[in-house]
Amino acid sequence: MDKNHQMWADLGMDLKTHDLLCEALPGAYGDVFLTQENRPECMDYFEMVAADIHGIRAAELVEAQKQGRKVIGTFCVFVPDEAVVAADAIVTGLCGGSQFWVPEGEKYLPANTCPLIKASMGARFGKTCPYFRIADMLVGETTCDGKIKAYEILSEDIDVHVMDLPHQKRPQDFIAWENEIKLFMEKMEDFTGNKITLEKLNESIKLINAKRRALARLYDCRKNKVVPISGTDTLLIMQIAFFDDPARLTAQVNRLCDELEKRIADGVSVAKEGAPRILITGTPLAVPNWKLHNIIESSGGIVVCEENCTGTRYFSHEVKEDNATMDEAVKALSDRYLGNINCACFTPNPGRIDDILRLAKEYDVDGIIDCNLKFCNLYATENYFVERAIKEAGIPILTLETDYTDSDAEQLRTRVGAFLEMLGN
Ligand code: BJ8
Repeated sequence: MDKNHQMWADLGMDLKTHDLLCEALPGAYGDVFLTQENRPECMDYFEMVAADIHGIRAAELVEAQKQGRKVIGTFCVFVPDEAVVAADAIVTGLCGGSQFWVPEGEKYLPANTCPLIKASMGARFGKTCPYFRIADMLVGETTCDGKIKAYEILSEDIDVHVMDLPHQKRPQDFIAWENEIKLFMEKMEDFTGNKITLEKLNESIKLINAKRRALARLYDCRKNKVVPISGTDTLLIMQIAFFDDPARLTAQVNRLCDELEKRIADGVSVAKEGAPRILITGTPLAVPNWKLHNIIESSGGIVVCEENCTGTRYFSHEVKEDNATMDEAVKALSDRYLGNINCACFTPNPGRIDDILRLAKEYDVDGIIDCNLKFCNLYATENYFVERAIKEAGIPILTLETDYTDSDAEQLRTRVGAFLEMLGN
């Protein structure tokens, strides 16, 4: 039995699933990524991680567990990675982005639940994703109704800590979120047996800020007229950022940015002359959901920015560094997370509209595609404000709703194609 099969067997997982995924994933990956022309050479690292997505990093996590470290699974960008890292544990993002896991998830959840939640549940209960089996504990958050009930079901199977996220941003909400962060840190200390000191917390803030800076640098490269990297490749990097080692990821993104900045100086673009520049807004695109990017970019458009949690919401704004007291550090975390992430779970949520209009300008976009997952009531409802503001700003907008199946791919291709053609004219 090879190493990968052995690891899956040790995790109590089905080996037939392993072989099925090993056959299906490289095919899907190849169709989307290897058909792209003129990819940056420094995508080699991300290609390697993606090609063995269920092997290399998963094996590293198992190895770390053998050394006594805990692995903490998360589902939302509101969970502060800094608290996990400061307790010497490892964070891994767990949102499911494939239809492969949905049927299993539907055994536990109503069919009219968003596919991200169904896929995540299916991956855990179906024992078909190593990351879900490796995680020692899950951290949830009270963002949407679907998730908060799903965490209850998951907690019958594994330890789940739920952070109570306020849905407004008043002064008292910041204090409430500070208290939630403190509770979470206590939970991390109990669970890992490691004390979170001010020194460790300040160090972890610097580590995660460095990752944010590298990702911001990557996005800055896309603001240029010369677009040195496709949206599809950038999305893959963002998806990998959720589960890779943060220091290594930072180094690899910076290495890629050196190449991208040189490409810009040399005028090397991946986009065809006159390709409409697109900003995508909406719900996250969890790995391996490359559907929309692939459709846009294989139809002649170029995605230059994503206003979502696998995009700008993940890395924008840094946490204040070198805090003098624990209270100051916790406040810095609360300010960055609650103050700057504009998820549709907030009411009201004018910050998200400001973000979208600002990003449209900064990335010089020709059009915006607001794309939300089916049955995500929050984002579907917020489209009322989003669409109105974008139209008032005179920017063309296309609103789409989709899931993880391929059944609507042709219909999406037709609508996206017509939108791009209109922008081209
Ligand atoms: S901060 S977007 S990661 S909650 S798509 S599961 S909202 S029904 S993923 Fe999200 Fe945090 Fe907000 Fe970002 Fe529910 Fe909607 Fe599904 Fe969603």
